[in-house]
Amino acid sequence: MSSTYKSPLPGLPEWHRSGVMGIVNVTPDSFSDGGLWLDPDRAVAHGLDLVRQGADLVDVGGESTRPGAVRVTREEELRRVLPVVRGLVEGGALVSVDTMRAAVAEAAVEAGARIINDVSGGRADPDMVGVAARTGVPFVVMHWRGQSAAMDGLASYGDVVGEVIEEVERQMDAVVSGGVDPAQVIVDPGLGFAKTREDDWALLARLDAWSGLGRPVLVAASRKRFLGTLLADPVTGDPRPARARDAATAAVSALAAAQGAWAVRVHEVPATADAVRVEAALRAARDGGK
Ligand code: PMM
Repeated sequence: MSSTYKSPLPGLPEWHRSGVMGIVNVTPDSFSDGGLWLDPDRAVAHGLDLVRQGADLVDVGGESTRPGAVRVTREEELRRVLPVVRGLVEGGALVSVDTMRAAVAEAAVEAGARIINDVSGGRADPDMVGVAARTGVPFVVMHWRGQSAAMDGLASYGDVVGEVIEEVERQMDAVVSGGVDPAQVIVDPGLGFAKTREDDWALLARLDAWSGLGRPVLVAASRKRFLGTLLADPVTGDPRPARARDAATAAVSALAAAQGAWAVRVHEVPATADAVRVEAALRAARDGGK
């Protein structure tokens, strides 16, 4: 799977290691950073900080997908996302837009975004695949079984790794039939989306199994519930608060990188930027010693 480090995505830089995607959630209600970056100037400044800290790209989202989240209107999502995309592009950042709406994706690409990150992989909005095809930018096909309000009830698998890969492969075929260049598809196991904690661990343990798809793999474990449960308070049993999950997130970043992840998507960049560099140095030492 190590060949996936080389970005095979036309028009994007090659990092020769896992890339670091920093997160800017322009939302009042995301589970770990809701409300922090609602002001566009603060959001842009934060995104540019993430780049200075070592992010290779910045993912801008205007709608929370936390379990149980209620959808925002298209107008509100555009109002949140567009000024931040524009500001980050002006500041020289490579920007992806995290949206399930075709109109938001299209406007964001017009504003300079270079990747469409759709957690539904084109399933939530019937116009999304057409926009991805027309704009020609890389398109993230994440494993998704339904909207956040209902997704916890959809976490039922026999062989989670095999089924998730198979469902993503089916969705890849659908987006390619809709005109998306297969060379522009990025895949993502969708940790926490219609997944139990055990499912998340099983998927992380077997990232190597994705190599059969021949596409770059994006891994977004940052601060997610399975880490909160792992690190629960030994006395009260309460999950570790989201913002105290960053060391564990960086550990996951290194381990995902070691399994060939193309990029890792994180809220807190410095530790993960170091982690992927450690992994790349180890790999170079190992490969050089052969
Ligand atoms: N998870 C979240 C949001 N966007 N995008 C991709 N590609 N993969 C993910 O797993 C993913 C995502 C939810 O986390 P957040 O609310 O902290 O951004």
